[in-house]
Amino acid sequence: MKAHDGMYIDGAWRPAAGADTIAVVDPVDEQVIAHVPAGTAEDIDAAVRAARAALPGWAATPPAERAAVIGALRDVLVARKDEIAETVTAELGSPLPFSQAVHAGVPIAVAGSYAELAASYAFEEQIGNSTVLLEPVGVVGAITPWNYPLHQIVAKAAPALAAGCTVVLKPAEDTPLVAQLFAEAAHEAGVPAGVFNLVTGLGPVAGQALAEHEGVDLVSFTGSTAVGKQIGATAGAAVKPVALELGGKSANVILPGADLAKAVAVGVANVMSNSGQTCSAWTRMLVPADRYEEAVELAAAAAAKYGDRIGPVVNAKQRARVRGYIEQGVAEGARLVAGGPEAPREKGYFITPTVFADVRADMTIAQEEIFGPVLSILKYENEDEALAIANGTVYGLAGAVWSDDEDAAVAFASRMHTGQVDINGGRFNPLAPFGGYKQSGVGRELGPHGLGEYLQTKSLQF
Ligand code: TXE
Repeated sequence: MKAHDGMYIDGAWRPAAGADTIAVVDPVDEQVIAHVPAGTAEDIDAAVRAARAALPGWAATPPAERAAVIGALRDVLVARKDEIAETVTAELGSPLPFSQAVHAGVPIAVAGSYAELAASYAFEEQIGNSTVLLEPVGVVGAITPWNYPLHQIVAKAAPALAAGCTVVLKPAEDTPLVAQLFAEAAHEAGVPAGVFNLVTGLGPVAGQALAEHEGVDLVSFTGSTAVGKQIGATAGAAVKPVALELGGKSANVILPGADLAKAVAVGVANVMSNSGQTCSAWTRMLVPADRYEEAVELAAAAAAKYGDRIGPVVNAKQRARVRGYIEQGVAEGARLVAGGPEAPREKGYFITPTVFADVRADMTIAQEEIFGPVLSILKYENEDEALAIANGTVYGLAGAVWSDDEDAAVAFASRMHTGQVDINGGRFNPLAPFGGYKQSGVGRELGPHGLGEYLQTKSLQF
C-alpha cells in the first residue's frame, strides 16, 4: 500500500530524523503491506515546535472560521470514504462493510458534529459581574490506539481544533496508514500549517517523548490502563491536565422480564463486533438464575454462527494474549460453550468467537480486559447481587441494562459505576459524552463535553 516516508509537520511531509521504519502488517494474511518512519524524540520536538508556533494564530481564529475548516475536513473524509475503509481493512483486518460503516462512518459523523459545535459552542459566559472566557488549553499531544484507528484520531483532533488548540498526533504503530490519510485530508481541507502535525512511531519512543515534552500543554491518550497510568503520572508531575480513555470490562445486565432473545443476540453481537477489540464492549453478560441456561444456549448458538467472518485481531501479540485468557478461563473452571483457543485458520491472527458459561465474578476472565471475541456469562440471584457483580471490577467505562420496564432499567443504570449505559440496546449518539469511571479513565470524549476537555477557564471580574 501507498505510504509516506516522512512526517507531516508544519503543513508539509518532511524527512524523518532517523532511518528506522515500522512494518505495517495485514492481520488477515500476515504480509507486510507498507513501511512508515519510526519517529524519534527529534521528530516529536520538531512537531511540537510547529504546533506551538501555530497556536496563537489558530486560537485567535474566530470559532466560525475554525468550524468551516473542520467542516471542510469532514467533506474530504466523506469524499475519501472508500479509501479510508480500504486502508483500515488493510492494516486492521476488519471486514470491508464494517470498515465502511464504522471505521469510516463514525469518524465522519464525529467530524461533522464538531464542525457544528465549533460554531455554536459558548466560549464566553456571564456569571454575575464576571465574564468567563473558555480558552484553548494550548498544544495537545494526542496518542491513539489501533482498535478504531480513525475514530480515535478524530475524537481527539476534531474537538481540539474546534477549541482552538493545535495538535501533535502519535498514532498506534499497527495502524499508521489511516493516520497518514487523515493528515492528507487535513492538508486538503485547508487546516493551516502547524495546526495539525503527525509523527508515526513506537509508543515507548515517540509516544513517550510526546507525553514528556514540556511544550505540550495537555496529553490526550487512549490505550491500555498500564500506559495510561504512566502518562497520568508524567502529567501529574508536570501539573498538566490529561485526558485518559482506558480499558473496560462492561456488564450487560439482563433484568428479569427482559426480552431475553433480543438481549442475548445484541449482547453477543456487541462483543464480537470488531473482533472484540472495543474498550466499551459488554464482555460480561449477567443473567437471572432461572433464565441462565436458556441464555447460555442462545449465546453459544449465536457465537457459533460467526465463524471467522468477524476478522482477525490486530497482531500476533494480541492473538497470543487473547488465547492466553481463553486458556486461563478453562483452567479456572469456566465452561466453554463456543469457540476455544484453537485457531480457525492457519494464517492470520484469527480467534474463534468464544463464549464461557459458569463464570464466577472473581475469575480472571471476568475481571481483566481480554480485548478479543470472548464473552463471559454470569448468573445472579437478585438485583443487588447483579449490581455488586456489575460494579465489581476496577473498570467503569460502559454497560447495558435490559428490562420490559424502562424505569426499572434506568433505576438500575443510575446505580452502576460506569460512564455510559445503553438501555434496551441503545443507539450511538456522536454527541453523547463517552469516558470512564474508576480506572477506565479521566475526562470525556465526543460532543460538547469532549470539546470542554480542550478548554481552560479564565474569569474577568468587573
Ligand atoms: O496498548 P498501548 P496495546 C488495551 C487492550 C489491549 C491492551 C494492549 O486491553 O489488549 O490495551 O494494547 C502508545 N508512552 N487497549 O499494547 O501500548 C502506543 O504506541 C506513550 C484498550 O496496543 O497502550 C499506541 O499509540 N505512548 C484501548 C497507544 O499508546 C505509548 C485501545 C496504545 O498502545 C507508550 C488499545 C508509552 N510508554 C488497547 N507505550 C482502548 N481504551 O480503547 C505505548 N504507547
